[in-house]
Amino acid sequence: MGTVAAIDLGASSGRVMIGTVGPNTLSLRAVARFPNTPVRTVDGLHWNILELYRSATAGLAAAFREEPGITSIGVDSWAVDYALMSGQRMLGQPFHYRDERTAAGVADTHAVVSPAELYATNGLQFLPFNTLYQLADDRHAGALGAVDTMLLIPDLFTFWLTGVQVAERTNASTTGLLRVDTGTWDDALISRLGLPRAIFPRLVDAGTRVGPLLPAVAAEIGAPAVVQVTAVGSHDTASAVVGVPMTTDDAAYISSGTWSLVGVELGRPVLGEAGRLAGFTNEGGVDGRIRYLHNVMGLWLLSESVRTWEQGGDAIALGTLLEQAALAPSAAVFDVEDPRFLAPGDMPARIAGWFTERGLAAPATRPELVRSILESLAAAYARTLDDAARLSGTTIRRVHIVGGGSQNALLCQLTADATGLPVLAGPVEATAIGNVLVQARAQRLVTGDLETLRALIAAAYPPVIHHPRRAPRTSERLETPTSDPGMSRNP
Ligand code: ADP
Ligand code: LRH
Repeated sequence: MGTVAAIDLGASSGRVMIGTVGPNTLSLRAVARFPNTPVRTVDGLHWNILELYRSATAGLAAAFREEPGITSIGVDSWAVDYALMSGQRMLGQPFHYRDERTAAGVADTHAVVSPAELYATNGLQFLPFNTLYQLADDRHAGALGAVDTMLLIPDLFTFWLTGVQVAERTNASTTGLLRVDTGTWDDALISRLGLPRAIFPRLVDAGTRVGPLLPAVAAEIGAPAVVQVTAVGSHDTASAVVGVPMTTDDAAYISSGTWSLVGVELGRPVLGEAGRLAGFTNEGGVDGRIRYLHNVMGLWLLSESVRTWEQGGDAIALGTLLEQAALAPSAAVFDVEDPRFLAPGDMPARIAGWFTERGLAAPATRPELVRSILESLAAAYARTLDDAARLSGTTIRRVHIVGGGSQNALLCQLTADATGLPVLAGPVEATAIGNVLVQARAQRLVTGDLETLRALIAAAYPPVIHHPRRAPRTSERLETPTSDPGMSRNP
């Protein structure tokens, strides 16, 4: 048995967690939680990356005070965003993927390579902020001149901790510049897009020991100098999917936080036009798995509504809003995928606009709006899971929800109702769990494939089951996992 530390940076908050792992043991505890609040400057929306690093290293210092025996550290974060480096120096502040600067980058890129051709080689869902479009904008702005390396956010933290520059493969798969068939940088595409090949670092797989802490960092956080930084599934969704306690092969997942990542795990990519048109991505998973999923707008719709109300000086706690929404009548449903919801701003007004433009009555009260958001998300999940099953040729009989949104019992129940399938909620900290377990395996604290790791999670964090209140939508969906060991039943 041994201990490792995970830095997990989500779009809304970060945390440092200590994980204790052995062949039959898994437990995590948080030593630091901190908000992730972006900053708008005259040139656009940025991550407050230095504040995040300060909070993360303060968290590590707390972790080593509590647990001096930690042997490894791993970092994961949201995908696609990056820092531009010149030697050891970061040039400017990393942009936030919700910054609206990328429209020109999309047009520039698609003028050279069509979306269909891109999909055939990178397998990625089109999202206007994918790294390749952001880099096209940087190129357009003349911002790449002094750059010798591009580091994705977790790789930047790994560099600051170790002095070693690498690109961890799961997160590199979200750039649009990695070939989905070989998992290597797409030299031909990079060249056609006029990007400098040299800025893309050496690729490493999750589980690789990247290097020991820099002596100055070790001293600052009170860690022994031998502590290793280990590459984990550094795309938070890759770690989250490792952390889904799937114990059968008929399970789908929803990683539910700021985004809802809805899909299935596959052994190989599915690259047909149908998948591209349905917005499915083939992201690289840990152990060479494919995360075949679709980005659904997610709880951003709710958190940005709450932020709008707070800014108006009229805050209501999330828990109260959800209680009120649970008592509200069934609400009208809107298209959560509408791109108008992507950028920060007045979310309740934008949702109301979606309805009024169609001559429909918008939700009149806050509880109704919250209910409408949750019912709309559940409808989108059901649609997406149907697509995932159809496009990948898999059968889905149960749906796991992990992440912060797994605590939203109303959303879980509405998802069970919309899909006609049992929803297995939790763990909340699946991402940190996936991060910890990949490090633990690299440290030989535990052995085995992802199924072995997931059995450990299912035993340590038994999901809460939400049964559908309506009849299953198709006859193949009659099975419920009530006989699974170690799972508690939701009343
Ligand atoms: P991210 O990693 O994108 O920052 P998280 O997985 O931390 O996201 O999930 C954040 C979301 O979880 C919040 O936007 C909120 O809607 C939801 N959430 C957090 N705590 C609770 C709670 N106690 N009850 C219901 N929902 C919650
Ligand atoms: C979730 C996430 C998601 C990406 C988005 C940018 O945090 O990493 O998988 O698509 O952020």
